[in-house]
Amino acid sequence: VEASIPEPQRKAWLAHQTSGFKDKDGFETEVVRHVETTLARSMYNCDEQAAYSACSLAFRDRLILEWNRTQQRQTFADSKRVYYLSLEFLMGRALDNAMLNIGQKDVAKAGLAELGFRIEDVIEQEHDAALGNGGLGRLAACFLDSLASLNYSAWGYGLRYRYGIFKQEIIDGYQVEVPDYWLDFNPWEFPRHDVTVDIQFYGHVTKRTDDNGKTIATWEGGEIVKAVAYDVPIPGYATPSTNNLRLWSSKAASGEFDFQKFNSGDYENSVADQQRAETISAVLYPNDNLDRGKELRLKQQYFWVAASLYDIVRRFKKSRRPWKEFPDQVAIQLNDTHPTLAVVELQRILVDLEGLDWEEAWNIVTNTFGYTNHTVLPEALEKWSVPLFQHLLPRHLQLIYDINLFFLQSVERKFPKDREMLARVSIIEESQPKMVRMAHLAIVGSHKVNGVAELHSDLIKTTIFKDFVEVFGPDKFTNVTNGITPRRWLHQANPRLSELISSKTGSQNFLKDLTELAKIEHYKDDKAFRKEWAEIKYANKVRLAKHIKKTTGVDVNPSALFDVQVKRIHEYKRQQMNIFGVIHRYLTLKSLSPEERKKFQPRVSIFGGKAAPGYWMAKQIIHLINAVGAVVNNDKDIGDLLKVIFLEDYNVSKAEMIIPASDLSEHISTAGTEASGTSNMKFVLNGGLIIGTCDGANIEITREIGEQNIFLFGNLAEDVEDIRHNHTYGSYTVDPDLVKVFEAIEKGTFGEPNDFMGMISAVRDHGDFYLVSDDFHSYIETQELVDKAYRDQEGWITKSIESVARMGFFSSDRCINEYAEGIWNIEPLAVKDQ
Ligand code: F55
Repeated sequence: VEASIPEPQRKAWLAHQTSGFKDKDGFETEVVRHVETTLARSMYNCDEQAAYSACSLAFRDRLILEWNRTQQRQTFADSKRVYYLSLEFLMGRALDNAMLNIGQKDVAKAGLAELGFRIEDVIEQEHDAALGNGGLGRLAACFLDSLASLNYSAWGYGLRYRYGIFKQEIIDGYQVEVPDYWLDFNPWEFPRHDVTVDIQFYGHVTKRTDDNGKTIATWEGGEIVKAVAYDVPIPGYATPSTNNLRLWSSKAASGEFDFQKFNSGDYENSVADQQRAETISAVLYPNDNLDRGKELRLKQQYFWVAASLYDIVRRFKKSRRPWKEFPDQVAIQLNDTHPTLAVVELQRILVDLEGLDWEEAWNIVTNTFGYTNHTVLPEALEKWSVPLFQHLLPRHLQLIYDINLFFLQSVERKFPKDREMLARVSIIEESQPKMVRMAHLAIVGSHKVNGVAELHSDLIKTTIFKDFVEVFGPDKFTNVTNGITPRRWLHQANPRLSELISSKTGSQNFLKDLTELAKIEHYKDDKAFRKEWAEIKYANKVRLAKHIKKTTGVDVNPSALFDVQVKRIHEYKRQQMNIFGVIHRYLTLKSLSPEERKKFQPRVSIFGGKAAPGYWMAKQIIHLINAVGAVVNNDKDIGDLLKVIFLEDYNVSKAEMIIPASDLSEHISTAGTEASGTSNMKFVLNGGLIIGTCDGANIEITREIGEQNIFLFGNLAEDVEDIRHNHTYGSYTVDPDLVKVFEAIEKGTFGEPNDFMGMISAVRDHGDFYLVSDDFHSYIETQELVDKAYRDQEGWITKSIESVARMGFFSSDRCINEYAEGIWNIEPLAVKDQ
C-alpha cells in the first residue's frame, strides 16, 4: 500500500479515528450536521425521510472507516480471497442492519428520540434493496453477512440493476406490476468512476500461427460497453470487518453519448447507443426457477462475469505471483449456473491473453471454481442456443467446443464405446438448434459441486447429474445445507425474543454461535419464561394484525391461529393446495350448525408472494386467493373463525414483520422439488411451527427439532415418479374432498368459475403433475392435527421453545464455515485491535 501521508502522522491520525459514536450527543451532532450540510436542509424542516437520510449518512461514515481498514488488512495479509458471484443479492434494508452490526442502535434510538423521531419510523423510510427474486438471492445476502461476521476475506460480485424486482400491487384481486426504481437516494453505494472495465460483444475471431507453431486466437470487432463499479459496504456483526459487494453498472463506452455521431447530426443514434449500453444493467429478470433464454439475459451474464474476472485477475496480478498460484489466492463460487461463463472467460484470459498452455490454464480454472446447484426442475436448468452464442460471444463458443472435446475424450477413455453416455454428458445438446448446457459446463469447470440440503444433494447425484458422478467419482459432489443469518432473522426481526434469549443464555453470544440456543431448553418449564415467550408471539401478531388492517381493511383476531405461506408463487410450492384446503375448511364450517362451529379453532390464512409477470397459472392462484378472501371475510356465519388474507408486495422487510408473527407456516412443495427452502428455517427460529412435506431442509429441521415438533404429511420424493406414471397410465381419480372444493368453485361461490379453470384442470385433466390430489387428504388431516395441537396452548408453547432451542445448526455461519473448509480452503483473517 503506498501512502501519501508519512507513517508517524498517519499513525497519530488513525489513533484519532473511532468507528463508533462516543454517545448519543455525538450521534446527534453528526445527524444534525448531515441534515444541515449534506442535505442542505434546516432542522426545522427535517421530516422522517430526511432523518433517515442523515442517520444513514452518519452510520455510513462510521462504516467507511472500518471498510477501508478491512480492505487494507486483507491486501496486506495477501491471503486467499473468496469471490461470490451471484446475479442476485436480495439485501433488504441496510440501516437497521448497520446499526445492529456496529452495535450502536441504542445510541441512535436515544439520539433520534431527542430529535423527536421514533427509530422504527425512521428505519421504515428505507426502500428495500431488492436485487433478487427469492431464496437464491436472499441466500447470497445471508452469506455476505456471515462472511463479514466471521472475518473471511470475501467479495460479492453482482449487477447494479436500475430496477430491482417489481413492486406488486393487488387491484381487484389481480396482481399488477409496478417498476421498482430504488436508486433515487441510496447512501449505501459508492460509485467508483475510476474503476471501469471495457466489455466486448459480438465481433469475430481470427486465428494465426506464431513462430513456435502455436495457434493464437484473437477476438476482434463488435461492440464495447463500459462497466462501472459501485461498491456497497457489508458490515460484520460485532467485528470491525467490513467486506465489499461490488455491483457493475453498464454505460456507453464513448461516455455520455457518441459526440462524433452527435456532431455529424446523427442525434438519434448517438443516444440510441447510450441507451442500448445502459439497458444491460437496467432490469432484474423477474423469473425464479425458470430459464427463458433471452439474448439480453446472456448479455447481462457476460457483462457482469467479464467485469468481475477482469477485476479479480487485476488484483491477483498485483501480487506478482506465478499463474499456477492463482487457485491458492482465489476461490470463485458460482451461485447457480448464471455466472458459468466465468469458467470460459478465465480460460480465455489465460490462453488467449496470457499465453498459457491449454492444460496448465484448465488446471487453474478447475481448481478455482465451485458450483452450487439450487434446483432440479428441468425448466430452470439454463441452456443457451449455439447460434445466439456464436453471434454474441464467438470466441467463447469456440472455447466451449474445445472444453467439451477434451472432456468427452476423457469420458471416452473411461467408458469406451458408450455413445449414449457421451451424448448425455456432452456440454452441447444435439438438438435443433444445438444448445449449450450451462450446468454441464459448470460441473466440468469446477472442482466441487454442491446441493443446498441433504435430500437435494442426494437427488442431484442420483438424477440430473448421475452420469457425472460416474465420470468424476462421488467426491466431486457434496452437500452444504443452507443457513440464515441470525442477526437479521432473529435479532433484527424479533428484538424482544432475542432479548429474552440473551437474558437466559447470559449474553448475545448466541448471535455469533447459534448452537448456544440449546441453553434455553433448560427454561422450557419455567413459568415466567413461558409466559414471556407467549406474550412476545402475541405482540408480534398484534403488530401484523395492524398491518393487515391498514393494507387490506380486514380485521383479524390476534388470538386466532396465524397460518402463513409467504414465498414466490409457483405450482411446485403448491399455494393452490393451500387455498383448496382453505376452501375445504370454509365448506366444512358452512355445513355445521352455529353450535358446532364454536368448537372450531379460529384461523387466519395469510398468503404473500410475487408471481413472475408472464406466469399465467401463478397469477390465477393469486386471483383465487383474493376471491376466496372476498367471500369468506364477509360471511357473517364465519366471523373470526376463518379469515383469508393476501398481503401484497412480499419482500425482505415485510418478511421481517410477518415471520415473527406466525404460529404455523406452510412449506408444502411436492416432495423432491424444493431444493432447500430457507424461510422454513426463519419461521422456526422465530418460534413458529411448520406444516410441511418431506422435502428440502424440512427433513433436516425435523431431525434437529424432533418429529413431535413438526407437522409432516404427504408422499415421499422416492414415490413421486411412480405416482406420476400412474396418473397417465393407471387409474386416476381426484380426491373426494378436493372434488367438493372444485364443485364449489364451479358453482360460482368465488365469482366467475372460468377464471379458475386452469387450476382445476391442471389437477383433473392434465395429469396433476404436482400431486395436489394425491397429497390433499393427508394435508387436510394434518391441518386438523394442527388445530388440535394449537388448542393445547401449553403443549404448543413447549413445542415452540424446544424447536427454537434446537435450531443452532441452521445459521449461515455454520454453512459458510463448511464452504470455507470443504470447498474454498480459506481461513478467517485475524482482526487485531487497532
Ligand atoms: C432465479 C433465476 C433463475 Cl434463471 C433460476 C432460479 C432463480 C431463483 O430465484 N431460484 C431460487 O430462488 N432457488 C431457491 O434457492 C434457495 C437457496 O438455495 C433454495 O432454498 C430454494 O429451495 C430454491 O428454490
